[in-house]
Amino acid sequence: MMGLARDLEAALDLVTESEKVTIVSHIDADGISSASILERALMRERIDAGCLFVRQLEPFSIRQIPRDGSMCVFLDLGSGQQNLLEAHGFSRDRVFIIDHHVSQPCRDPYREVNALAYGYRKFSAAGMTYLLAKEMDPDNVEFAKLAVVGNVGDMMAREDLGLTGPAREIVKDGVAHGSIRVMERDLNCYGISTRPLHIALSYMDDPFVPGISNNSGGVLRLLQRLGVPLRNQQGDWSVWEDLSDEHRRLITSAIAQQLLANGKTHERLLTENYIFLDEARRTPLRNAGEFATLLNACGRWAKPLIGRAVCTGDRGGAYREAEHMLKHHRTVIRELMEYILDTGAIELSHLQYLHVGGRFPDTIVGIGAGLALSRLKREKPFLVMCRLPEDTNVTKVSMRTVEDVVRRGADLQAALVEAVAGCGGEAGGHRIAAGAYIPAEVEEVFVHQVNGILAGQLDKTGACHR
Ligand SMILES: [Mn+2]
Repeated sequence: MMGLARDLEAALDLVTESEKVTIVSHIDADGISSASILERALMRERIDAGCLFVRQLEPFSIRQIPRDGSMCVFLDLGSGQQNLLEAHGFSRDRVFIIDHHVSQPCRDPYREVNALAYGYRKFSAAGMTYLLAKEMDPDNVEFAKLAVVGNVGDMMAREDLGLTGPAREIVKDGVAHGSIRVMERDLNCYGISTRPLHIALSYMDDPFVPGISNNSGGVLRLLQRLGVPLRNQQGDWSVWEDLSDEHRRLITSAIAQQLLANGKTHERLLTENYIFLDEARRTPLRNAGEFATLLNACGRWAKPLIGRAVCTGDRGGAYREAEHMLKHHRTVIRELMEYILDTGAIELSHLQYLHVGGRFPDTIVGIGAGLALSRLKREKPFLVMCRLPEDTNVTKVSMRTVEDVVRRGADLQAALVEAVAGCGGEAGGHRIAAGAYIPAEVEEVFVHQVNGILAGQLDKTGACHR
């Protein structure tokens, strides 16, 4: 803790003594919110700042960074690319890294604050950037909201059903500031501010609720039985956030009973949802999960600057464009899901897989895989491959599974890392979701290798075969 406070202070000196700062950040929700926090904090200090968003730090994108003597602050990336920075001649006194990905061993490391170095496994770049901003000016607590979006976007709340550790302290800042309301022990369901209630409930997949998940008829019968109206008094679709406490309680306990009746645990039924009180109701900016999706939609469709404009307060043209991106994002994901379900996955003993070729942008294939999994055999991890538009010799692999399978011993990240070791690819991620880049010619071998590794992981824990 002492270490972090001291390191943040040093970072503060470094950044605020600069005349000009170039922010280089990642295109996802965490990267966009991190960059927006830092940019706004620097504006307050009257420090000139520019933003560059990249999909990843590689030789091509690194050449886009202006070399004008400004201080380069890398957000949500950089720790793992220090040798690349060195190879491109970035001097150590003009670079600062704020990241939460594993650091690359480097002869002479660049200066960085990396959440992992302080033992924080669930603290995203936006969280760390927020701590730095707060160090600059206590008024920057107004950005607590953006820090929460970044953390939620990076799934930091998923495993523990709420933010923990230093991210939890940021939530408290937001509550004290009056911009965040925590809905404690709330239903673990996505789309609480914008999705029509019956749709939000039928999309629940963590936990998977028999008779409710993927079952719109079941949901409608449930709501009717409980007397919860599908539309509000204005005639609009009801949304979860706007229901009365009584209706929310009725639905939650009915779903808990449904799980119980099917012999399922209800330990993942409740979560914490974060509502942003200063945003309009029934918009995707109203809660952390949907806000993060909006930013991801902007980033994945190559418009990170639109996301950043929304983060810096634009509710006019940029916001309308962001809403449009979100709509488009959802449409393409739905098409991808339909394609996966129509085509069907090929089953091996311990996984199922599918190659979608070049039909869909690689930036959304992982998301589609996660969503499709709830409609496939959930007990088998799902591996999706796709071609990369910029390099047909490389295949991108996205893999997803569910909590139950992780609990039985599956670790997708470890499986992909082990499998690429033999074929010269790259892999990373988490136990529940991971990805890799592999040479296109080894696809078949690779899939079977991953299958074998998963078999070993699940056997070790004494799981039953099917
Ligand atoms: Mn991140």
